[in-house]
Amino acid sequence: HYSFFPGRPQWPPRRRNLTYAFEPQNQLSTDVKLVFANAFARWSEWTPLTFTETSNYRASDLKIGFYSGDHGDGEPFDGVLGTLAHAFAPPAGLLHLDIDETWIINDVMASGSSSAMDLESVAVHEIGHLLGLGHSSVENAIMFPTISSGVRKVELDRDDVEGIQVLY
Ligand code: TQI
Ligand code: ZN
Ligand code: ZN
Repeated sequence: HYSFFPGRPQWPPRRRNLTYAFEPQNQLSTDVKLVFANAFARWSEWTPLTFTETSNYRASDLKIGFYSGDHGDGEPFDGVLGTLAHAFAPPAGLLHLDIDETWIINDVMASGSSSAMDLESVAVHEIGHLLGLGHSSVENAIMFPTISSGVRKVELDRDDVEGIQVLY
């Protein structure tokens, strides 16, 4: 079953059209940006929320970036595996990914890695947190707190949809 963060934080009704931006220092490829556009679309399909990319990082509602180790928010990354990414509940809007992971982008990964993680799968999960979902006890749910390397799990489960529709 789905869950929320303590106090059930959510984006308020006057903020249903959210903008997102990528950390300017990251210089991300269009492929990576497309992965996030697809991941956001999986949530907007089931909610009144819309997500639009903007180049104005400072003014954006949601801020996405890849970082290594200690990156200044008290939750340092840890190199390969362990923590892959984290996101903070509304209204923080921060989604951080561990740059030291081998990320699979559109089914393609750096050759020979047995610890590669599918970027879209992790992105869909972290966007759930950005919107206010906690973890789910339903194994098929995107918000279930386990994922294996190399596995692609990007489709929202009925449980994810029910949870997000309670919030929005
Ligand atoms: N990062 C954890 C996660 O996103 C961070 C975390 C732990 C967390 N407890 C939390 C975030 C409670 C919000 C609320 O769950 S992770 C998965 C999953 C991670 C884990 O790097 O361990 C995914 C990132 F669910 F598969 F285990 C992405 Cl998909
Ligand atoms: Zn962080
Ligand atoms: Zn999680």
